[in-house]
Amino acid sequence: MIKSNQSLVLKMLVSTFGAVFFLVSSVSAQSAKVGGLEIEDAFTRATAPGQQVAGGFLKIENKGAADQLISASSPVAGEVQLHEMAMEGNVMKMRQVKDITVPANGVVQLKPGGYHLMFLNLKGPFVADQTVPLKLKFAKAGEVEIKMPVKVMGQGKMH
Ligand SMILES: [Cu+2]
Repeated sequence: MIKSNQSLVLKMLVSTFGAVFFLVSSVSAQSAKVGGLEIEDAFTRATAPGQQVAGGFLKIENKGAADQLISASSPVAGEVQLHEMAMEGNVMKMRQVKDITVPANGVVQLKPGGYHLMFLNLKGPFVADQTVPLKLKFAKAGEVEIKMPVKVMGQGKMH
């Protein structure tokens, strides 16, 4: 009788942990939807001491008409700009862009070396395994909030 009770408790523990793991993995997926747009694979990177800027990266899938990402904001940064990396002569430089087009039924990838978000005037360090709240504003689809996981890899690199 005791043995079967113990096995029941064990099963309950297993199912509880199973549920916990499921919740953790669904949170770490960090996707969000607004209109026909789906935001996926968002991440930023842990900052080094004194670092005031950080890059933000994500994928936007569009199942509808063309749209534009027109602005971004976060309570943890004084400003979030839209940037692109581009060649100027022989030098790769980043510059601010007014908007980032999301083609109809297409995908745009904000990634190191290309388009990215730039967190400026950080109000505190970005710490690995935490998340950074981010709000994106699209011309047609409107606003959507997402939590960007902070990755440890590439520490010190901004893009
Ligand atoms: Cu930048």
